[in-house]
Amino acid sequence: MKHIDSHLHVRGESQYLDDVPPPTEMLHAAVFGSPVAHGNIESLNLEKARAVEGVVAVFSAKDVPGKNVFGPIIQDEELLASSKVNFIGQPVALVVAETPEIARKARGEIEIEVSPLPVVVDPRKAYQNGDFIKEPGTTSMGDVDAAWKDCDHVVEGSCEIGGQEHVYLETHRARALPKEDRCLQIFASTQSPAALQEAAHVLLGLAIHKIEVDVKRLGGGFGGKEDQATQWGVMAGMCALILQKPVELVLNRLEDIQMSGKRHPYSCDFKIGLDSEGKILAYDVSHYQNSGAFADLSTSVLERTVVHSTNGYYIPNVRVMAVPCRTNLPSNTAFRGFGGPQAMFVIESAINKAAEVMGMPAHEIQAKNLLTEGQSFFYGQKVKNCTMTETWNEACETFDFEGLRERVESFNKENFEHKKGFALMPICFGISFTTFHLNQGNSLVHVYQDGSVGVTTGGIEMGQGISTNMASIAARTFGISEERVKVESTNTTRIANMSPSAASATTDLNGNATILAVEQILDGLKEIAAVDLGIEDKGKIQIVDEVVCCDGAKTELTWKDLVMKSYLNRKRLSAHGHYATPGIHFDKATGQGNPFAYHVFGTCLTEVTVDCLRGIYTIDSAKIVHDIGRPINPTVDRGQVEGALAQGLGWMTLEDLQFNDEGRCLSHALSTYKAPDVYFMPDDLVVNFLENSDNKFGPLGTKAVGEPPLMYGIGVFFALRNAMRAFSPQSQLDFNSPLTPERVLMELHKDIQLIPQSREKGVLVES
Ligand code: MTE
Ligand code: QUE
Ligand code: MOS
Repeated sequence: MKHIDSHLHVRGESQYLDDVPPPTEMLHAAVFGSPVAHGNIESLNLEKARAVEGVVAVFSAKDVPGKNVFGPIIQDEELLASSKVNFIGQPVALVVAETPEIARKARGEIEIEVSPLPVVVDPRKAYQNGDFIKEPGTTSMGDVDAAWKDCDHVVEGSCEIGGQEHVYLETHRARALPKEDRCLQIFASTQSPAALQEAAHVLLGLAIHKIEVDVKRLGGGFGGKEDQATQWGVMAGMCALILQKPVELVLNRLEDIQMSGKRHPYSCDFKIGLDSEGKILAYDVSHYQNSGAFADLSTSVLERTVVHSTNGYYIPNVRVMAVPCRTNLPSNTAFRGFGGPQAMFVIESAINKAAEVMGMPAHEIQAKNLLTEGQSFFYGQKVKNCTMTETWNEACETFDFEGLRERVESFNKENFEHKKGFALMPICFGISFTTFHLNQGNSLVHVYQDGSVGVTTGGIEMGQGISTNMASIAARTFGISEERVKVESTNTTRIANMSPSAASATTDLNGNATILAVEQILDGLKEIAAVDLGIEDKGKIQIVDEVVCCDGAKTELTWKDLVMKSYLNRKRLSAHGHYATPGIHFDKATGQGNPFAYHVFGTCLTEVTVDCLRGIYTIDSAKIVHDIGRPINPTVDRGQVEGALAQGLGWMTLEDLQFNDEGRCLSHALSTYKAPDVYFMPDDLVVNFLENSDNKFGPLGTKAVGEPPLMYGIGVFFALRNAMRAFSPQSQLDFNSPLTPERVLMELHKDIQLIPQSREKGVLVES
């Protein structure tokens, strides 16, 4: 089956929010953001903006009709800042005008006075000031302090890990329409319609059932619209409610990058202890998360960092300290991997540093410590259905790892300025929200008289293919063609209390719910078929390729006829399914439990070539063995693996998010922030799915695929490092990402001061 929307996408006919014709008299809102990163608002003068021709209204905090507070976990944010601002771009006022141009022009007339407070952008500094979102927490297994003395090698180090801008093609936006009886209909580009509803309920003082949120599809979310789409939707809703006119709010790229949160930068310390054979005996790590100004999802992200600290390795003594540090940057938020990537980068750094000190190849240490069945993760969960070693071995064999090593070695002997490097990157990623109640999904299935089917689920289509998967699951469970199934927009009046489409769990949760709904309808259909065909046991009946079968033999009864007969006999042709992941629990206080339904495993082999005189490099190949269970749609799944890899590679190499000491984003446009493009991707890209895999928690045996492959991208950092060390074995290379070509050059030639300015500061000039 093809992607369900491909015929529309390629013709440009798919409707994103921007493609839906505007309702008459629609107004346009623009957001006025704080010009400084930290301070008290002394005065706010909106009069000049109100006087601009074409301006309909200008709103500030005192116009928020309900309680001016929101936040998904800790409610510490205001929709519009009332007295204090905590980052540059924090919304302070809203201008509503006849056109977006007028709204932005009038915004320039707003006058604000802020008495400045000290600005903190560094998480370690925030930590020293005692400014956390939540108290530092420690999770451990075994006795790390006692274990060091048994180690032959103990290696310490630190990492500075960069953030990442989501670069979804469609920026944040929402359109709100007033409806009778103080109701609102909001079309929003959000991964979490229920979060928008809930926030609007508090901020606008409306019962949740008065707010309908509808989402057809997003032009990408990647976690950036999981929670941070909420405020823009509520703002559009607030303007529409007060003015009783449709209002649209669209952030342009500059506003979007400056006002919204990104992947969290982390600053980390590690200490790793090994025996002489390369067995890891102890690992101690501290994660200082740069959370930004408000709580947002930071504590959940950090929780996932903690539980991914040992990636796919078994380590008997582990201690993880983690603290979300408050800084004067936009609140950082969910981004594909959700804290997992940072954790995995640190353990790989520790292993690589140990390898360098011990004079043992990193891949030997990796291979000796891979997780195996029956061991326990340090957070208490047993390792089950573990394919870590399988994917590793298969990658080594299929991709001829030995051959590659020899090839790279001889290349490096023969070449002076060009060096090759490689790395193996294993991944182990837990599937389920660590927040218990989010692990549920809903589906509403209708069968119409003509045999066509409509499916609504709580899943948001953001390009990842959820609609294709839902259509496939419904069609296969009914035994009919996918062409008969239409997947409807995601709408809060059809599905209530939906979890965000996130944590890679959307297909699992909503697919399983869809199966439950379909089975209810099938039950009635089979009853009618049994009567019609004179079969006593309806359990013998199956629908295969739209034909009713008895004991596997085709009958004369077709799907279409059966549906019509069922309708005439007043059988249920609509059903709602609800699914809750069984067997999971997690105690956030102790950090122990069984948080994940299962884990996804895989291994990536990366090869690079570095021009060590110029710093530039190419990624020659990335070859992956990925455990996907039974793929529902291999093409869609492959797309997810490749897309996630691209984002992981970009995060590690090109995407250099820069803020200055005043908290201003310097890389605030696509001219100063470089995302990977198709030419950056390895020419030789292989994605193999592990054969004969299954998963009883996934619908039709599939495994979640959205996020895990992003972490294959981490391999490129260590492959580059490997090449750099071939050129300059004595260099003390650091573990700071991204490893841009510029940084490769500066790292390799640290002794020579090629660039006169400070290495730490201001490579970018504000434009
Ligand atoms: N793929 C596309 N094309 N666009 C996206 O926005 N988001 C990613 C991933 N793949 C995303 C994507 C993220 S962050 C997650 S959590 C999952 O998709 C969410 O969808 P799933 O649960 O259906 O995998
Ligand atoms: C992975 C995730 C999420 C998560 C936990 C994970 C996630 C998410 C939340 C979350 C937690 C509490 C809330 C809330 C959301 O937790 O995406 O609204 O109140 O949103 O392990 O991806
Ligand atoms: Mo994805 S970061 O869980 O939206």
